[in-house]
Amino acid sequence: MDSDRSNVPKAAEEIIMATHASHCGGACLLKVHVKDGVITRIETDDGEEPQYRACAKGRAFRQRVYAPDRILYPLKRIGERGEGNFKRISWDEALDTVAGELKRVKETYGAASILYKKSAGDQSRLQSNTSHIRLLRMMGGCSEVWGIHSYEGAVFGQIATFGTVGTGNTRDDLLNSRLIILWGWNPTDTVLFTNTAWYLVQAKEAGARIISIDPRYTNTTALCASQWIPIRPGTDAALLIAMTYVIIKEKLYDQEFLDTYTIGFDKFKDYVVGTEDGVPKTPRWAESVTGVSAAMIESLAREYATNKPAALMAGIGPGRTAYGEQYHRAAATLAAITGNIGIHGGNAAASAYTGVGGGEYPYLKLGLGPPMPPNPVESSLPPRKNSFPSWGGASNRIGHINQATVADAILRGKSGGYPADYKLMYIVNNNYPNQYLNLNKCVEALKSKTLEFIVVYEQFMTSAAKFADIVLPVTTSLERNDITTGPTVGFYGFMGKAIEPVGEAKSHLEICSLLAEKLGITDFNDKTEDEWLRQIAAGSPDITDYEAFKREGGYKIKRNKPHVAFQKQLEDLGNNPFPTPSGKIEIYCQRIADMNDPLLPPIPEYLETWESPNDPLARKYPLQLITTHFWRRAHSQYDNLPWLRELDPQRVMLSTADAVARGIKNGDMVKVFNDRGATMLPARVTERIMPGVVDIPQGAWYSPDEKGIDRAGSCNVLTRDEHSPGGAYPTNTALVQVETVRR
Ligand SMILES: Nc1nc2c(c(=O)[nH]1)N[C@H]1C(S)=C(S)[C@@H](COP(=O)(O)OP(=O)(O)OC[C@H]3O[C@@H](n4cnc5c(=O)[nH]c(N)nc54)[C@H](O)[C@@H]3O)O[C@H]1N2
Ligand SMILES: Nc1nc2c(c(=O)[nH]1)N[C@H]1C(S)=C(S)[C@@H](COP(=O)(O)OP(=O)(O)OC[C@H]3O[C@@H](n4cnc5c(=O)[nH]c(N)nc54)[C@H](O)[C@@H]3O)O[C@H]1N2
Ligand SMILES: [Mo]
Repeated sequence: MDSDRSNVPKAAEEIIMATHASHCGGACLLKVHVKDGVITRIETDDGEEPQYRACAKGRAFRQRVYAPDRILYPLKRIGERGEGNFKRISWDEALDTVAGELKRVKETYGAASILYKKSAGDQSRLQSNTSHIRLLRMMGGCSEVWGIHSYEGAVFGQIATFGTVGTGNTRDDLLNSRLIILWGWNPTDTVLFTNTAWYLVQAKEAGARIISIDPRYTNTTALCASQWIPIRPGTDAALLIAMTYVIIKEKLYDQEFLDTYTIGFDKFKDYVVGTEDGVPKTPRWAESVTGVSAAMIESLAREYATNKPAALMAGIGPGRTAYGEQYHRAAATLAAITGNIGIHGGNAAASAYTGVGGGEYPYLKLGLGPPMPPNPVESSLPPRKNSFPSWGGASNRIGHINQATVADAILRGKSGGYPADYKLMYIVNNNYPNQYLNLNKCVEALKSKTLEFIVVYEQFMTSAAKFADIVLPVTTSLERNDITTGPTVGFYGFMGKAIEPVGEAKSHLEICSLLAEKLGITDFNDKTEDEWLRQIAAGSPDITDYEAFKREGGYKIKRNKPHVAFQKQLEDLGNNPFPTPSGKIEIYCQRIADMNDPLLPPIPEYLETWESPNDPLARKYPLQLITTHFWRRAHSQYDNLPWLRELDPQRVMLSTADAVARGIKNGDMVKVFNDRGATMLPARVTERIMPGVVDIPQGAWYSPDEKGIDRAGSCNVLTRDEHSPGGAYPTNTALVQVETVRR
């Protein structure tokens, strides 16, 4: 085929370098072939190592750009909300309507009635969310939502324990580990920074032993682990605490490390051995909670404590459970007790996702785009309950509705204790309600008369777009220029524009500039896209030649050795204290004690989740539901692409034992249900998930039938809209039942 192509005149086809960065956490190079203004095919990095090779999603981006359901024009709803009936209108009419509604709602009800709902559908630096935040704040402010869906439990745990979210070593440091524990971590599918699985495989080849602790036998387990330890969802803190028990009893802990770098071990020890509550947290105690045998817990504890350096890679999935903060705190404490922090091949075990590369993280080095004025609505409110004064530049004064309770806030407003009654919803980069707990309640909120106006910025007729009064068509990343970063070992990606916008789509910067004019804001934007991008790139000392950066589609940082979080603290604590009030790793956290919430103990403790197998509700709904991230989607994105759909169908993963007990065979259509909702999808009967647990990959596009039963396998009709006391978003805590569907 290659030789055939060589006959084609080269001048006819151009190759534009771009970066794929769409809500999977990766940043991969794309070589976009363009002929006569049309993308003909997409290749990826085949240059020098490490290569930033795109996965199936990036390679299928052409189908995304030209998808038949791409929104090409501004749309106005003509049917009921949710029905999906719209008519085409002009940009002028659309923007007049949106500007008019923003003004009307602000004047009638106050700026707090404007509910800004964003996410990170697109992970670019300039276009993603900045223009909207700037616009809404400049026009008087809006209500914002707090809580990172992904890892708010990890954020809480990290700030409490280490005072920072920069707790991760760069991925290349895995090559220095003797033992790696994949704790609820499946980066073969979730990427979690380009090349993570590649480094894991190299670590295995270099002799590291790899253990996976997960209710599922994941693809990463299959690829590189030599042992799989299945565990009941939501019980990880119990396993970690029982491991500590063994380490204490057998005196395998690092006393010198504890004395020098930590505070509060004694209080934690009292809890572990049972002095505090009369319950020693023995392996036998944890066996009945976790389903992991006492003998296995003992050998795991010994192995972790005696094979230094060991990297306990604390995935964020186990943290997305009720009281998920405890798991993150317990994992970090275990790393501290064994002295695995601040050394090559170790890991602070605080979160396998956040802050990889710490201060070296390229994202923090880039310059700034359009400035963000303060939000007058949020900054006038008192700080949020159970929050730390600040972290990573964010503030506990921004966002007074948690991600888990947006629907409740809309439905109940001030009478439900929320700061305002919400009248206008402004949705960007976000598939609300599809991605939200208790989806049927989210739908009720979107349909309610309380919300007088909904505007959605979208590329496709998503679950969110169907509820909009006005949908504004936006460009994909191949129709605009931008910059992104990938923190694996250090990468800046230039997201090159390959083609002109499809249909009448516009970029966020363009749309917000036009809206600003209509709102009479004259100083909204004084720069072109290119001027902003140059300013952003100029902030980084690494990007010295902007033109080359743009031409090559990115810049790979050359690093002599891996970055290790807290190495400086280990070398010279006197001059480099941990950024906590005590200057040490806080196993006991006074700031948590001051929150005075029994569900947030100042030392890590195991707290039983709601909807656990011991809940009386388990008689009706005996199976624990987890909702994992699917390799062929980025959340709900890419689910509409036939190339990707045919790779792997949407199915519920069910153990052979649970299937046999219900007369379910592999491939049968089943109904998964509880009191909150029901969804129908085919069963995948397998030994790769432990009995008692079922998994529905999250992100399928909600498609209710006339009885309100979802037909797409959209898991959030089953999840519960309650957040953990420290903010964790519990996507993996819900009880369900499964039954066959007679056809
Ligand atoms: N049950 C369950 N629910 C979950 C999770 C789970 O594990 N289980 N995971 C949670 C997590 S961690 C996350 S991060 C969230 C993700 O939640 P979302 O961010 O809402 O998920 P996406 O599917 O990425 O939706 C982003 C939307 O942005 C659109 N988009 C893409 N690019 C652009 C752009 O440039 N401009 C605009 N305006 N729109 C764009 C896409 O078409 C898509 O519809 O889901 C959460 N929900
Ligand atoms: N392909 C793809 N990649 C993605 C995304 C995507 O949607 N698609 N989303 C991106 C985003 S925004 C995020 S936040 C991350 C999410 O990344 P993760 O949260 O790491 O991904 P998950 O698959 O939800 O969960 C990881 C593992 O945790 C296990 N698990 C679930 N509950 C428990 C538990 O209670 N205990 C234990 N021990 N294990 C448990 C699951 O079986 C799964 O194998 O992925 C990012 N990368
Ligand atoms: Mo996420």
